[in-house]
Amino acid sequence: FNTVFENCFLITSSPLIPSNRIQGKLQNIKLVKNRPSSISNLFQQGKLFHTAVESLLLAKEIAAKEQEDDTGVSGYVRSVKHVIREVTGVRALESAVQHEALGYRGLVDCVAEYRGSLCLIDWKTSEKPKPFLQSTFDSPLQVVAYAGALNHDKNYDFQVNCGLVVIAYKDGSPAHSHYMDSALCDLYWDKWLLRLEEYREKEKEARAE
Ligand SMILES: [Ca+2]
Repeated sequence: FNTVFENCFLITSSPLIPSNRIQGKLQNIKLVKNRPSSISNLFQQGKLFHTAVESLLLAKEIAAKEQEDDTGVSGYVRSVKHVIREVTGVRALESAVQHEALGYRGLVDCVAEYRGSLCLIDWKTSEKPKPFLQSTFDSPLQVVAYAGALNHDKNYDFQVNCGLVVIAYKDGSPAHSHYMDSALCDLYWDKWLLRLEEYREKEKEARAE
């Protein structure tokens, strides 16, 4: 249930969510990071992979090459290269978004054009194949949550109505990219609103007990 909320934090301005809950959530994430090294390595790899992808997108080929050699994420990077070739016109990278009315915020991986359509892009690493959008669990919810936040965030002077979930593989096999057109995004947006409501209800119940 909470997968999306590990990436999307409810913000303190929301009257329903007391700030100590938010703090608790952030601390939980830190706790996970302090677990045995295999898990923190996974986190580290994910982070390095994101950095390598950014470098590629920013055409810092030299930096990307160094990262490939040094960090053991070369498989992931090789995996997404064919997708990156089709990504142009980058508008945002690792950029904070906030939906004030709905009370949540998050960090967007990338907003760029994919095959000519402006998309909110989320890069994911995986060791198992995820050939269908349905096999990416809550990723589509996360994408529309971020897109909705960006569209309501005064810091952005553009709107994004499509999404792309890219699944990169450790062994370097070609990444799966799952395009979400605006109709599909609308569908998931409704699901996201339901999820938010469920979450608020749970919070309310927890406080009533
Ligand atoms: Ca990501």
